[in-house]
Amino acid sequence: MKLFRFQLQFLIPLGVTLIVAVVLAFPLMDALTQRWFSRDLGLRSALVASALSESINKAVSGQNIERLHPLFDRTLKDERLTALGLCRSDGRLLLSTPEYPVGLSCAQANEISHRSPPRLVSEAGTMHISIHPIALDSGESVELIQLHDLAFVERRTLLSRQYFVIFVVLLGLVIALTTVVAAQLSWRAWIKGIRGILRGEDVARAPLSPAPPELPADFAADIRARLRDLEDEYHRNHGSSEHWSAARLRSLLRTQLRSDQVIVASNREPYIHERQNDQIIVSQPASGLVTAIEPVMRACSGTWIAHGSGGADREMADKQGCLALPPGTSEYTLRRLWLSPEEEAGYYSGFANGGLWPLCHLANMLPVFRDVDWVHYQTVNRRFAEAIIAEARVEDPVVLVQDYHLALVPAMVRERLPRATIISFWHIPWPNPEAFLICPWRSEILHGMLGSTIIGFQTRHHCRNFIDTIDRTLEARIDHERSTILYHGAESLIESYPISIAWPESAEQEKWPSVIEHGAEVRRQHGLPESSRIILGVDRLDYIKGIPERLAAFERLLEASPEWLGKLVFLQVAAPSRESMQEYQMARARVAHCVGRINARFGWPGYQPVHLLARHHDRAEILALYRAADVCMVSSLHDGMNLVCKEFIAARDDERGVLLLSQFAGASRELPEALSINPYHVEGMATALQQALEMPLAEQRERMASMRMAVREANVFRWASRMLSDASRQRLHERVTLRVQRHHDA
Ligand code: ADQ
Repeated sequence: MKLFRFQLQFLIPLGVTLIVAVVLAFPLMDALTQRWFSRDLGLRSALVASALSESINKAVSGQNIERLHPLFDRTLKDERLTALGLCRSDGRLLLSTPEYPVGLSCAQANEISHRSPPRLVSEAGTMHISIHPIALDSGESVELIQLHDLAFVERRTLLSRQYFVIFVVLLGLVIALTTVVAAQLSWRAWIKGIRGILRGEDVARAPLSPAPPELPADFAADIRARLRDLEDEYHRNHGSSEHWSAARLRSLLRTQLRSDQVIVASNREPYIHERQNDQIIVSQPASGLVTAIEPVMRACSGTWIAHGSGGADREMADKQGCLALPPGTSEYTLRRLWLSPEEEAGYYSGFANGGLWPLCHLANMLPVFRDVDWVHYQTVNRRFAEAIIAEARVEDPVVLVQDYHLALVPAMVRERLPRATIISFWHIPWPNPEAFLICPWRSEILHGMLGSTIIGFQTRHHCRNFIDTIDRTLEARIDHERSTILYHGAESLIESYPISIAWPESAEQEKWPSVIEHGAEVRRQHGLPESSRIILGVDRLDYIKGIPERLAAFERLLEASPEWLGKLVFLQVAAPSRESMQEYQMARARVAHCVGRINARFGWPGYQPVHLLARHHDRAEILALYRAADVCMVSSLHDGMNLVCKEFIAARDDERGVLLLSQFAGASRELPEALSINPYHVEGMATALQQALEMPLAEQRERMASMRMAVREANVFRWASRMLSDASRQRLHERVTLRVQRHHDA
């Protein structure tokens, strides 16, 4: 229909132009034909005059004019010559044939013959008059008048008009037909090209293939770039209208990755078994990675390979280090890997957390790289890779490699399982190329990561940093439009997948005590008056989380607005983390020092402004804290995503509470309704705290409702489903390519 309308838009002006051309051409054509025929008649009459001159001379000189009658009659046999007349030089008509118009005198004929065109219109029709003098022997002359019938000229003019119209109509039809066919063909080619891009066919094409031939390369590039932007925007802001749940992810796995085996590898295990007195207790570590991956694993029913770091871990696993989880059910299998204390120190505390962690976070902590740590890092990565290979029951499992601890694993697995789909997810930021070049083993790390089919980051910004780093470090072909890297003949897709949390099921929410009950419980536990306002911080005790910075802002608030004293409390939950490392011991001491200083400055018996809860909390305790808080403060100096802010939002089904969120946390891109803070600006944060504490309920509700909608939609199942869908597309492409190749070989 659209094409038809487009064609009409072209055909109507074409028709109008042709009609105007015809109308303008007619007078021109008429004038031209008239002139041609006039000249033709002029020549004919000159010929006739010359042929008759001898006879006329004799007849007039011999006074025997009657002799001319038969001659004139013969001459009139020419059908176009209608009449002849002979005039003396004094203007007397000597002789005329019967058709000569009555009343046409010699003088009149003379006068008409000098007109242009020399035409006489009479009852007998339109006639062309020409006069030729004929010299006589006597020295005098007579004039021969010839009247040619012009009816044939009119007939010819009409005929040539008709031919001209037929010609123009035919020409118009040919032009219209050619254009319509050409438009149809190019329209179809464009539609095909654009559809191909929309269907993502070009993602499944040969690596770094050019634009579809039917589309100009820069136009195709524009469309792809725009689509990528839109996709990013869509994923960031809206997500699917249908709620992503474990069940929906399971059904996606059943349909798109049917019979595919899913293996996850991460350093951190989802459950830790520890011995306390005579009992073995199980707990979930304070880790964003575990918070996100565990619900996905429960939906996938695969195998999770992780370092068994708990004191009673071996007792709870079989000989291969395997056990069914979650405790009491068997939704997936955990395979624990055992590391020696030296390996753990070198790989985990040394290279990963002493080198890569500060390298990737801009938090004023210098990375330290040591050879011995690098050796352990390689060894442990090899152990993880071997465990993955041993677990693989098929030649092309889906392997999800988590985070910076296992950067070398993808290439190691790829060597032995070339057909595996390997998805690496980097949970922390990727720095700019200059920062990454500090790493002495940068090429090895990048080579390891590029063994992946897909490399996922939290934000598009991290993807761009990674691509720029590759550009500066390795010989690889980068396709910026498609965000892919071709390295050693294999292609990796670099994509952003903002991680999230599992949105609480309604059945679970129904079991929650009310917000008032939670508030009362938390206040009772910490000995706070009922009317006290609570600011909450929940973090692993890590220097990137900006805990001293936020405490400094709280201190500034108490200084500037002493009316809050006695009424406002800061509850800082800080799970011990990486305690064997000096940097973390210092971070802990710094936090404790800040807390001591504030409490000494502003506290009094019965009132302690800051409560530092430096221990691991279970999920129920954290939930109660989120629901009791008036303000939740996330002030990371740099953070890949940060799940605490999303957990706080999910906990607030009363749509109250204010979130203060660092502009340097990946989550800030998804949650513009939070109060944005710069953790390096003490007064700015103090002002934001004041604003949060004074925020009217209606505004709190408006902001919270909008954030809840965003997190509910963009939950962790959607995060996983996007990665797995991309993987399944890639697998489909590889299978088709393989089949085509086999066919060719055959
Ligand atoms: P983390 O820095 O570990 O992870 P973060 O996103 O801050 O992660 O989440 C921390 C998790 O630990 C939350 O689920 C929180 O509830 C829990 N937690 C914090 N303190 C706790 C305590 N005392 N007791 C029990 N649980 C506690 C990395 C990156 C992040 C990224 C995640 C996920 O650094 O930027 O968001 O991975 O990709």
